[in-house]
Amino acid sequence: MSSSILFVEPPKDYWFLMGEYLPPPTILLVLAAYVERELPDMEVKVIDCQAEKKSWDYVQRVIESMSPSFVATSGFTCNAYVCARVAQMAKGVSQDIVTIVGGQHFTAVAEESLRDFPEIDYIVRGEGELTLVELIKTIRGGGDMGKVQGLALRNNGEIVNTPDRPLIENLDDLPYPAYHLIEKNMDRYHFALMAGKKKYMILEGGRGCTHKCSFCTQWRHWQGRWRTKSPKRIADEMEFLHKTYGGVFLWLTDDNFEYRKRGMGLWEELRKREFTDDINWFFQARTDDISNNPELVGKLREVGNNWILIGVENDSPEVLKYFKKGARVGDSIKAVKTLKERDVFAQAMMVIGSRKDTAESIERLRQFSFDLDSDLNVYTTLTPFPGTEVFDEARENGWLEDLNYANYDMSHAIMPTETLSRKEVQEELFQCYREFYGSAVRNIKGIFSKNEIKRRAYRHMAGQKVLKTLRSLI
Ligand code: B12
Ligand code: SF4
Repeated sequence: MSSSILFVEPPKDYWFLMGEYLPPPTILLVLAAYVERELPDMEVKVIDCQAEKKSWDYVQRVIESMSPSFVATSGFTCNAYVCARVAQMAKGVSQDIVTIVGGQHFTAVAEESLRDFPEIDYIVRGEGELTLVELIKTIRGGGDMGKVQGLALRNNGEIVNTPDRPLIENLDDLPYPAYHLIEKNMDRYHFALMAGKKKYMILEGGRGCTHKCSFCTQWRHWQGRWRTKSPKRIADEMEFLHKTYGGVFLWLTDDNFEYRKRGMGLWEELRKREFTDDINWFFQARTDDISNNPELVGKLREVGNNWILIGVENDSPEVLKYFKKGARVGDSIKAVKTLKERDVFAQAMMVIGSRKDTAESIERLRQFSFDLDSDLNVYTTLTPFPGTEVFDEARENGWLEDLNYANYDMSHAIMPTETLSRKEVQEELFQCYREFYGSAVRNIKGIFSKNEIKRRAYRHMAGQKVLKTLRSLI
């Protein structure tokens, strides 16, 4: 029986702090590719309202004209309502359309979401590919949905979670993301701050992490495991995106890079393909991974890795302990030095607003973050994403003052600390940006830096008026 599935990247706001950018809807492309391969008789369509500059009317029109059997979408916590609206729209067109959502947020609050959003039929919990395909096959075959692992669904008015699905053992078995389904948009994907006008694409090198940071959604979602594609497969995929679509700025989505396990292999593979600075790539890393592996950092720089985001988080050993970070303050200092010495742009993430934070401790963090001399700093508020230990603790203790998920974007203060009100935490965040981006000396040094990326980043950030935009959003 043939049928059709529509994947929707809806109109939504992006995270303005990183400046002006348009990412490809990678998550949907990863899922669409798997459905295409496993169910070749199925019509698979992806619409990207961001790239096509389309409004909600367009989503409605496409659903009406295509009349798909299934509508699927994905989003982070701050996109939860937007995802629900997609499902609502599909049901408004026809009650027969099966609506499916998934991802970290919906996995963490599956029961609550099915209760709050009656228009969502199924939530795929955890890894998506196999569950989605089995869900479609079971619906088409009229089978028992309760037997599909990894689902949350309604059964006679009850919300039921089927057993967890084991993870895919070999990520190399996955097809390449279905970029061909959005080929017409390819010229539009860009990340001005990081790569100017170069074509920007996203790919997955691995999934999950074996660390257990208390503010992080990733490790629970991926069952505390770290899996990687082989270095050859990652390099093949990078080469494919470059040769087929002209992607020259590639973002590796991996949660934890793990230099020792694959740095050398990736360097060898990319060197064979003559990757140089014509193609740049980026990822996020732990500070201890960088500080323990300076040689590998240098090697990967040779093959185009020119920007790394590191999770510095805080200058206080107690706070790092509370975050269960497992890295030390000294690792942050060494990591920035290691990156800068090897000509890798060092972007540092800082977190304010944990329970014991005071005006003084946040001021100390600010000073530390300036002294660190990283190339670019991003300050965030401790955000209790559902699925994290921080969320569980905050909910139990009644610290969640803002229950609007749209504000769970790491720029809004959601909780007070013991001594600071939520409003004061917000003001402290403004102060971080005021001091970092308001420093004439830093800006002038950045704008006239010898490093091309740094020059571009500072010119771009200056144009963005970060603090003003931040204020207007809160
Ligand atoms: C690339 C990225 C971005 C890119 C854009 C990505 C995009 N195309 O939209 C940019 C830079 C724009 C971005 C912005 C933000 N991001 Co971001 N981002 C990521 C990152 C690194 C990779 C996402 C990805 O493509 N993963 C690969 C896919 C395949 O994995 P996956 O999403 O888990 O999907 C699998 C399953 O979960 C499931 N699944 C997921 N969705 C669905 C849907 C259906 C229907 C089904 C069946 C299954 C399914 O199947 C998939 C395959 O198995 C993740 C971290 C990570 N490694 O995932 C953070 C992450 C998603 N981002 C996060 C956050 C907080 C944000 C921001 C708010 C701010 C920030 N700090 O970056 C903004 C919000 C932007 C916005 N308003 O939408 C958090 C989300 C936490 C949460 N619970 O909300 C994450 C997890 C990072 C983190 N640990 O803090 N991000
Ligand atoms: S924050 Fe990073 S290191 Fe910590 S658990 Fe999440 S992915 Fe792993």
